[in-house]
Amino acid sequence: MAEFQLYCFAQSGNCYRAALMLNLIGAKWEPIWVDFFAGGATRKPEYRETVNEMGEAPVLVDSKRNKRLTQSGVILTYLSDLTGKFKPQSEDDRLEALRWIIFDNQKVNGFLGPFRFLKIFAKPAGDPAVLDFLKGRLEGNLSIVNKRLSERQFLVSDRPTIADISMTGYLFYPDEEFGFAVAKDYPAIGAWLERMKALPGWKHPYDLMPGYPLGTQGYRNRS
Ligand SMILES: N[C@@H](CCC(=O)N[C@@H](CS)C(=O)NCC(=O)O)C(=O)O
Repeated sequence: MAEFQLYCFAQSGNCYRAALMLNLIGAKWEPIWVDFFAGGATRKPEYRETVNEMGEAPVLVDSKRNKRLTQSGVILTYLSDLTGKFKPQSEDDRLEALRWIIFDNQKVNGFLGPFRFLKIFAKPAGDPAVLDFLKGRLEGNLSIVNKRLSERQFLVSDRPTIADISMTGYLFYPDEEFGFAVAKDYPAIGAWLERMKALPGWKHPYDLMPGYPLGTQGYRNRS
């Protein structure tokens, strides 16, 4: 059995943060596919009783150390503490990383995920007024991240940390899924995404987690 199991699915940017971290640190891990869309797995009492009481993915199982962790920010912190990789180096940097992880969870990918869900997955599609509200908030919040990244190479310092891995969340998914081009509209984010992409072990979410195309347990570029 691999050292880590990750409950995840390909369309989830929240899961991608944890999957990407596992790959970037070179961990031995295997996915456990969560049937989020057709099966409504995270809403089932059995999932909440045995996998995650919060009814969410991702969930990381560390089978070697007998641990089960949820919340991508917690998972990233745990894995960086365990391996020393992507770990903020000083106490100030640790707090700074936490600050950006919370901003990301609440205001960046925390809006981008529901925006994309309402736009391309929800049936019926989301109310246009709700989509407009989320888009407006996203424009403001992505601009904040863009400004930050125009002043430095990575969110916290000159090297990537867990804050950067968290912020990638939904940002590598195709532009068509959002109806706007993040990398083009926010050039400093675009340049930073290229730096993240160049890290050894980087993979696109559809190549890293099962569930692509939707309704299958497959991967985009894997047989
Ligand atoms: N802050 C959480 C968000 C996790 C999350 O919302 N995951 C979605 C899948 S993308 C989920 O499981 N949603 C189920 C629900 O909210 O009912 C994290 O970063 O892990």
